[in-house]
Amino acid sequence: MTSNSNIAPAILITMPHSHYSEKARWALDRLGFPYREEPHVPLLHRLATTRSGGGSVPVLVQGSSRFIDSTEIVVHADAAGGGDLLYPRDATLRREVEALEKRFDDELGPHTRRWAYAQLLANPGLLRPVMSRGVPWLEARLLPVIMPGVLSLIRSSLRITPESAHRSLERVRGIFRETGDRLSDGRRYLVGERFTAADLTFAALAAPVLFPAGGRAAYPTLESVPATMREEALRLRDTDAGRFALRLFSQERNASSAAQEQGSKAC
Ligand SMILES: N[C@@H](CCC(=O)N[C@@H](CS)C(=O)NCC(=O)O)C(=O)O
Repeated sequence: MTSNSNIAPAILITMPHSHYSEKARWALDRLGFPYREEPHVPLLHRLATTRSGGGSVPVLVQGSSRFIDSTEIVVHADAAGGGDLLYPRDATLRREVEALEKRFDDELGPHTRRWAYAQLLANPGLLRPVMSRGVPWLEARLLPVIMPGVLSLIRSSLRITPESAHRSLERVRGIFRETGDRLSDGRRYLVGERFTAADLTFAALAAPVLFPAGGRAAYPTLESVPATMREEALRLRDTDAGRFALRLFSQERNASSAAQEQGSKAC
């Protein structure tokens, strides 16, 4: 692995509760990529992201380069660290990792988000502290004022209705079943013998329905959310895929690739 010490510190634009931001943050943390996080409240995040040529969070700004999607950020961090860290060098394995990452990005992330918001939109008192954790002082002060607009924008842009939320929960359960089937041969990781971007993406994007300890995205506590949400989260935790994601948060969220490589060389 090449040293990251000569890479200019980058800025990661996020929202505190965004699971795609957690995906990027997890990769940067794991690879020892130097960055400073700049969290924003919803809506006002657009002032920062559009200035950088993006729209959604996360966006990584490094010198004159912009990475405007979580996968672009993970790929960039892996390459900057010398490669073969979160994406295997072996072409067949890499394709498998990329296909799973895309499936989780396109399916799991949107459906965990829609279902979670559907449970929480009626509780602005739970969402406000979560959405304002670590943001600039002025944005935290403005959030209560813009909160009704934020909530109605989330509801309309994600097309949240009781029916769509139910369909999203079914899709989440389906992806959990598929992931559990993949793990049923006793493998420890989704692809190959090592932790990859596929594992990281599954765990980060499943987080809104699992409330894992160890993650760095801001969520309400499981105890504080409505009972129906808590009960479903407990059911999903108690599946093979749920246990797998929780294990990744407890064993891999704070692990560093560099330390692991040195450890394995020392053996
Ligand atoms: N494909 C994007 C999806 C990111 C995404 O959906 N971000 C959400 C937050 S979790 C967002 O920024 N939504 C508000 C917006 O689009 O302005 C990625 O992987 O980075």
